[in-house]
Amino acid sequence: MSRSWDVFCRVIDNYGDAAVCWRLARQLAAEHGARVRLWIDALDALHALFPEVVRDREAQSVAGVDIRHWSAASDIGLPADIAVDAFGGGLPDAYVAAMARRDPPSLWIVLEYLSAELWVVGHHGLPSPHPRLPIARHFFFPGVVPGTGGVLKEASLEPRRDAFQRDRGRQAAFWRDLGFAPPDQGSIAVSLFGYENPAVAELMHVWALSPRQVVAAVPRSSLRPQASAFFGVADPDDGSTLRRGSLEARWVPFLPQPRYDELLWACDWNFVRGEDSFVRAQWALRPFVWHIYPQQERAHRVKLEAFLEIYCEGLEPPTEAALRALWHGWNDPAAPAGLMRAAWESLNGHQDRLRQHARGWAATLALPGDLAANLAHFCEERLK
Ligand code: TRH
Repeated sequence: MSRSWDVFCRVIDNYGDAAVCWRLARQLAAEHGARVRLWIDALDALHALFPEVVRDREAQSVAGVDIRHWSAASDIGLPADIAVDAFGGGLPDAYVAAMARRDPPSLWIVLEYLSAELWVVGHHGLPSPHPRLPIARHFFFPGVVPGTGGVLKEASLEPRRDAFQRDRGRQAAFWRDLGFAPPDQGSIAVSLFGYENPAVAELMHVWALSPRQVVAAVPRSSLRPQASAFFGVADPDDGSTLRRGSLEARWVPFLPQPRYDELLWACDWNFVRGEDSFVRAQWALRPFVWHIYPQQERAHRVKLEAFLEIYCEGLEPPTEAALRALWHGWNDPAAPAGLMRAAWESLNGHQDRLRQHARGWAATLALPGDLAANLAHFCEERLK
């Protein structure tokens, strides 16, 4: 049955909120016959991810999704069968009242942030009644193990990725389109996306001294000023290159989402952050380092450890220890100097093993099923 969906997205900061809502909305429309309106309060973020989206338009249809600019003045009209309250940002009061008046009421889904913590399984899908109205919120938790909502994975991802990774010509064309030569065989290509991070200086130092050439593709992000400071340059132009020792840094513009996937697929290592790039790196079948979104009272460290605990399963102890050290060095400003250097150097000889592990991990990550399909099924069960 074709359902109507309203996805409400408040952009707190950066791109992750918009990225997740956009992927979900597109996938529901393309793969589940859904009629989707995406209400978003920051069209700029969506435009950066998907330039076909126009910044200053109140309503537009892109990729099968009816995109609406959401503000306090928005007239939302009749509620949909299903309302997704992304990351618990909240729904307008009048809309909630109208949802509750429907017969049957609309289904209210709170889409939570991704976490690998064990408690998620026990909370996934639970309802919580509204204090006044005859309607409940259902908490839908993304996750990396069966019993959770899984993570987003559109049907076209694997065939697109596999075709790209099989085809050296397409990879070379990708680099050339960005204005760079394809990295030499034998070099290590790394993508570097993250939050501000002083640890980047140590990492770049190790790469500069590396016996193998390291090609670091650095898209625009809050990490970039510190990365370029390593070369004593304030704001290098997109498309330019800086070199020191074995390190060649390539300054890449902020890419549309599908191109960013290609960057992840083209690299041997990916440094990613937040939620959505973190997931995409896992589907890229390459080793990666996660810069987790820093939270107060170090709550993020618990989430980081929970993920590492599951991700590292099956790795040999020395490789696991080095990988953990690399991730800790990247995420902990108080990490001892030299931690990342030692970790990177000891991981260097284990590229093949790490790549094989990344492939195995993607199979594990697929076990809970894809989030959009799980969510559509969850809603159908409750609406029928
Ligand atoms: O941008 P992020 O840090 O987003 C978020 C938000 O900070 C949010 O408030 C927080 O709660 C959440 O993280 C956990 O990181 P994320 O999630 O990886 O989103 C970045 C998106 O940008 C992702 O879809 C990949 C995309 N991207 C491009 O499309 N092109 C690029 O060149 C780059 C570097 C990223």
